[in-house]
Amino acid sequence: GCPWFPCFSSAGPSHWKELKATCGGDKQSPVNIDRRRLQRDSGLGDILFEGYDQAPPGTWRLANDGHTGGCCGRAPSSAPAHRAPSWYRALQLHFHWGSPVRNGSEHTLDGHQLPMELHIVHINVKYRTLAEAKGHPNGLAVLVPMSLPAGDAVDLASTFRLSTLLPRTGRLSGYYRYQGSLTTPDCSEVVVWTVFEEPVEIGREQVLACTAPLSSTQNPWVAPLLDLPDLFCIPGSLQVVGATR
Ligand code: SG7
Ligand code: ZN
Repeated sequence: GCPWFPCFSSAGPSHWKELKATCGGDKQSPVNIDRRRLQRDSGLGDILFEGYDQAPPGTWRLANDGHTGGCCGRAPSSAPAHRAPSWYRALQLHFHWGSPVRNGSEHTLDGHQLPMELHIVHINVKYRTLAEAKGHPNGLAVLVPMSLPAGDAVDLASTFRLSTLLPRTGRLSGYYRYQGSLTTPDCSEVVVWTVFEEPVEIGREQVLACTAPLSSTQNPWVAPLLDLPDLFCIPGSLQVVGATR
């Protein structure tokens, strides 16, 4: 299981409200993005990134997160950044996926699931702890690239940079924005979601490495990254100033 998250085993999302009342709220994520019914928001602009091109001082750690069937990723600790109020700092990333024969993205686009979904979870730098951030509707921000299998692989070695997981063409100005929640208990409705319009490509091998049952040391993607320190905070920040189409 996931060492830093109590894994909820049997009951699926529709039963989570029995465990946590917040999971029955009306701003719950994930959602279907119906592209015929989007509203353009001219107040939304480019997202400004800082530090996503640098390798963080340390190595990411991936582990099987028992309840999503995904890996959780954690970056090494670093001194807290000092930024203007509306900045969000990357805390961790993780993936959601299905099985070799079933797509597993959480958000759906026009009703369709994609193979995998990457979440880069950020905390509003105004707040010092996750607990504090969870008291505010803009406390957390999650960036979401969906993935399409293709010929290219994502390498999470020690030189790993977050930008390698963002849409390759650098067209980060097209995204969908909504106010939602964490997708797992306690389902706090404190997340500003940004779903990039452009999917990122991921190698079929990587999809298989994830969707095949994870046996930690045999999984080629995870094994080299095990046994590393558990803490994190990437020295990358992003300023959410908007969304677009
Ligand atoms: C996974 O999804 C973990 C959680 C994450 C949760 O269970 O990655 O990570 C930690 C540190 O608990 O919760 C606050 C947070 O990041 C929900 O994240 S998600 O909404 O992006 N799927
Ligand atoms: Zn997630």
